[in-house]
Amino acid sequence: MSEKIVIIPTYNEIENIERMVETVMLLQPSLHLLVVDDNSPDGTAGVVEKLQSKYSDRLHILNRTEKNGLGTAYIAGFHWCLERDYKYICEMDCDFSHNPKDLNQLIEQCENGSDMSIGSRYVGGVVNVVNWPMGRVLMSFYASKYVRIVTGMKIYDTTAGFVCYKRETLDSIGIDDIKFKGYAFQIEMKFRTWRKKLKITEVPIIFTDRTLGTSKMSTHIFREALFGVIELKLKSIFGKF
Ligand SMILES: Nc1nc2c(ncn2[C@@H]2O[C@H](COP(=O)(O)OP(=O)(O)O)[C@@H](O)[C@H]2O)c(=O)[nH]1
Ligand SMILES: [Mg+2]
Repeated sequence: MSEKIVIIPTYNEIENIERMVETVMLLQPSLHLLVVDDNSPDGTAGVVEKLQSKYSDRLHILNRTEKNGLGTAYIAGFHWCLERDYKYICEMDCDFSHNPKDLNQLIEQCENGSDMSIGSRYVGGVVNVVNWPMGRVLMSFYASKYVRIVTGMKIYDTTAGFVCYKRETLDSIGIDDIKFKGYAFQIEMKFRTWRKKLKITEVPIIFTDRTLGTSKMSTHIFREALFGVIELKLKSIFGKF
């Protein structure tokens, strides 16, 4: 049984999925991959299922019936992994914004004592983002700052979606109570880990915006994060965690 797995949520990633699977399979012979697909109309799941004959014991898929947001896809994926024996459980996007090679570093941090390691775009005030329009870079950078100020978390990239967790972390932070679906989900995962005083490490990475396929970011997801952060802080003040 392997100890390490990366979860990739997908919705209409037909342009990226095959190269992504092949890239992850080449990284470390012991690394497993779980794709959580929300019945993508473009047939993303079919490509994964075809590749399973080549990587039968390392490539897994969880098919959900409808698009229900990245947060719930991850929670389903976390449960799938926790029901098995994985010790290190990572999350990564399918669009190559995260360089799969950086997974090695994230896993290594957890092997060396971190409870959560984050692939961070903004560590030390440096902005490591390639290909985003300046407006989006500034929005994301200041959003991260806003979250840091409201929540008090000492984390630079609070909305990052490139993370490795020790299984004990996922076991202990109450993942089933999270209702958020977009960036707010990523923020709450960090907030819960931080509130438990677990060890969080940020690893600097370079984030490159997708060149193929389209973003699923929406104003709804943005609003959820904007107000969700305040909700999180209030809940924690009134002891609702
Ligand atoms: N299963 C699932 N995956 C999703 C959903 N929304 C986004 N994703 C995936 O989550 C990852 C990040 O989404 P992306 O559109 O790149 O967001 P952005 O980077 O914030 O623009 C990609 O792998 C998407 O395919 C969803 O509702 N369900
Ligand atoms: Mg993306």
